[in-house]
Amino acid sequence: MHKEESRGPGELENQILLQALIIESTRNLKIVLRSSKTNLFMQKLLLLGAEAIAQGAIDGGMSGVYAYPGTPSTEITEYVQHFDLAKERKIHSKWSTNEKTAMEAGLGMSYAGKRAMVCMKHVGLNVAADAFINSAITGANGGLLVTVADDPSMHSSQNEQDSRFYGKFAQIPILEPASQQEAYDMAYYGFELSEKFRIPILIRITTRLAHSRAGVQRKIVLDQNEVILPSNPRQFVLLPSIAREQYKDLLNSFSGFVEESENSPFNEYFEGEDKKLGVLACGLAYNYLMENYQEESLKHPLLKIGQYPLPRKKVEKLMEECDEVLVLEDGYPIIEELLKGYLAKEKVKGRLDGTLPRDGELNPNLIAKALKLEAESDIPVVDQEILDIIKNRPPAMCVGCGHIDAYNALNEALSDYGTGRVFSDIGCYTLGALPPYNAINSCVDMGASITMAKGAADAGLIPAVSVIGDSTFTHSGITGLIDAVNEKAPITVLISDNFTTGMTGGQDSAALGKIEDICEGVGVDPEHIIVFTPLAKNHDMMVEIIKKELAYDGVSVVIPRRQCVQTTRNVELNQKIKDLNLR
Ligand SMILES: Cc1ncc(C[n+]2csc(CCOP(=O)(O)OP(=O)(O)O)c2C)c(N)n1
Ligand code: SF4
Repeated sequence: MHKEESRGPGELENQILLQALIIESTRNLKIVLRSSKTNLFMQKLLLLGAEAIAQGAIDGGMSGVYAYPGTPSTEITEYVQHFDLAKERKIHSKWSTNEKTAMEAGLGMSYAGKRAMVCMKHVGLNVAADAFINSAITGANGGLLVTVADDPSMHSSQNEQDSRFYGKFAQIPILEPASQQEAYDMAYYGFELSEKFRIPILIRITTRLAHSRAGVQRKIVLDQNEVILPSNPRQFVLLPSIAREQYKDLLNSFSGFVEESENSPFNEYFEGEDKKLGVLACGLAYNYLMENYQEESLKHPLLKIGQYPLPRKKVEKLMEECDEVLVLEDGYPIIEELLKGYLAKEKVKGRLDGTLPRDGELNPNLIAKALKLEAESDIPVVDQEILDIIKNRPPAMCVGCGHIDAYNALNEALSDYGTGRVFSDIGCYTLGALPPYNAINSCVDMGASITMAKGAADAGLIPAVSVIGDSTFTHSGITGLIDAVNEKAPITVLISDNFTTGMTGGQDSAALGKIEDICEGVGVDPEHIIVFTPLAKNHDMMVEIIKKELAYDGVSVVIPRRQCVQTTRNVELNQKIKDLNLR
């Protein structure tokens, strides 16, 4: 028997893959082929899209991930935290206090020459925007990826903003995967792209991709970078005279970005004989499209987009050879608007002309309808039987949650003043907006509770109350508290402390053991910083305390403090709570 034939099919596949990887290695000098790791290179894993990004970044030589939790991005960092190779390689993966601190720390690691990734949910990019936009002007040293998970249809968010806008705003390249494999490949390749152009790269994913699983083929594990300072010592000094020059450099890089997109394997043109319609499908929308073509092939020309700025020549070809072009993008109609132009060319179809819904997530059925395909267009994505069981079940706080006892006390304490004066924030306690509590009147963005209460008190709504969680307080409540203290605003701030970031799954809270010190440090009178345990048996005592503080003409901080019941088995957290003597 010929030697080759004695191998199992898997081994042959591995051999082909190894050859491909060796070819690839000639393009990247940092690749090391260690024979002991060969099996690792060949590994195929079943990963969530979020995990695939983490794996791609680990294998691509990352030295640190910096993130603040937020659905649907949280699993990226959690994967790094638990992956053995990441521990072996000492990859930094501790949670940051907010997205801005994460972005800046990632930039710092890049400055020092190492590869870093920053992760957040889409609204987190609003928080990190100052650092993010300016990082396009400083540029990167070690490869820098900014992975942002968007949430079209707002499954667990306040809005459905499209982060591609931010990438365009910053004028940096964007990668948008259509599958878990591409998520892996893009994180892996993103570092190389970032270092080639010395620019941060935005990776944009959406909920469905982040939270669904598929097989992912790993590549060779690359070495991590050594510490190496930027060759230009002024690169990160954005004084106007320097920034002006660097901004010009950024503008001049654009043609290089386009050329890179033109040759990118993530932007592919598929010929099609029926040129009455051409399809341009971005990121995951490509996957939704192809779900409609499992039995028969797509007859229209198709341009699949996974890398921006758009590959101009390919887009021109599609526009020229097709009578009409249907644009599929899961998010805002960014490309559609671009192609339609100021003159709103009718030839371009999509969300703006009603061919697809103007808002919400896309799915294969909506795309089938847009293509006038009959198949399955009326079948809901989730089985009707399941929908019947789960409908009409609004989210609720867990039985035994300390926020519930705090709200019961707050509602009673406020009963003499009337409703409409409680400004809340984002966390499990936001569910206090729903019956039976009906306890809060706002939830806008992280940290807004304290500042909105202050603004309302400035307007004469006294007392005004803020309800904020411990993690949200350190994320972006502290600065608002300083404003309130500086003006001696008559507000009562309830910092409902459960020792964790409950809403996103119980991640570490940067506030642990620090809240009273922070409040005192920013100038809250220690006599008006009061801690109690929110339990039904303490109800009358809690009502009395809150009533007294509502009557105080200044800033008071009331801290209902009890561990989130979902974290009681977290051994590490329990030890920290014990060490800090928090209960
Ligand atoms: C800018 C931004 N980043 C992240 C999130 C995701 N998120 C929602 S609530 C929350 C924190 C909740 O923690 P905490 O304030 O301690 O309240 P808990 O849920 O524990 O009650 C986070 C991170 C978000 N909505 N907005
Ligand atoms: S997860 Fe924790 S904080 Fe959130 S509702 Fe449940 S017990 Fe409360």
